[in-house]
Amino acid sequence: MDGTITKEAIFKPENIVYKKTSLMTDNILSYCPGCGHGTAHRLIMEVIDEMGLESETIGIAPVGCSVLAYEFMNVDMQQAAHGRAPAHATAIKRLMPHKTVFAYQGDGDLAAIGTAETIHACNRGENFTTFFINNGIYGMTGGQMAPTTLPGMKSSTSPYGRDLKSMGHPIKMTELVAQLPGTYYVTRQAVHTPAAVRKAKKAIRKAIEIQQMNVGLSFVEIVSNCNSGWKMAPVQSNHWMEENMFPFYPLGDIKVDGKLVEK
Ligand SMILES: Cc1ncc(C[n+]2csc(CCOP(=O)(O)OP(=O)(O)O)c2C)c(N)n1
Ligand code: SF4
Ligand SMILES: [Mg+2]
Repeated sequence: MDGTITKEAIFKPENIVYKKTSLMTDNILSYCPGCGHGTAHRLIMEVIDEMGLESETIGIAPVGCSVLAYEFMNVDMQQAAHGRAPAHATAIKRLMPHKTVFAYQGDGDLAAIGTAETIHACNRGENFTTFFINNGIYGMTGGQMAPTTLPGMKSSTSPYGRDLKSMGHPIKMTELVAQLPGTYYVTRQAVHTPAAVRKAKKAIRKAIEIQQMNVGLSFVEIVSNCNSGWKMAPVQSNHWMEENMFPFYPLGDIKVDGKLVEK
């Protein structure tokens, strides 16, 4: 023994503490460094992998920064037109009820152009899962104001901050869909710290398990940063998110087992 640590010794099964899921491809993510989209992708794929649903899953990619989600998630994927992921998911799930179907949507996609599809799919109680990545802005197109932009928040189309009188109020889609009888599990999570990641992963798993119970739509919002659109460094954007986004979009379960959670 000369004390050299060999590759074989490092990769012994008992020494492996983390292994990337094979359901994330090796394609380099198109997201800005520090963006929450990549972590959200990974958690969804880890859950699908751990539940053994790899060949039974169909995801719907939206329009927005996650338009290329099909390049990164190694499961069957479809690409929807802007805002139409719930309509795609409805059709696919109805045609193939045994499949696990999820829509992955940003806030511009889900809460602006796709509001009607979102509300009606939730109200009908379609049996799929929605992952809603809310960064309060249109990230892909250059940081324009979204329906979810906070009061006073600066964006490229509200450079002096969102003025409620002329620009209206931000919409809390997750609280709104929780009111609808067709949703069974509705929760709001984040992915900016290890603790938040653990909670978000549990929520994602629960949402998929609920889909298997065939009891209605499961909806997981992930409040995320858009460091580029917010014009901040990644760490600064996470602090800003904690201080500004979370008070307006508080984390936690909103509806469990078909019943609103009392606060
Ligand atoms: C029909 C149509 N209208 C507008 C656009 C322009 N567009 C592309 S992405 C986007 C908003 C994306 O924002 P969001 O869904 O919040 O995703 P993010 O990039 O922030 O993750 C818009 C308006 C488009 N591609 N198609
Ligand atoms: S623009 Fe924003 S949402 Fe898009 S990849 Fe960059 S940080 Fe993420
Ligand atoms: Mg967005």
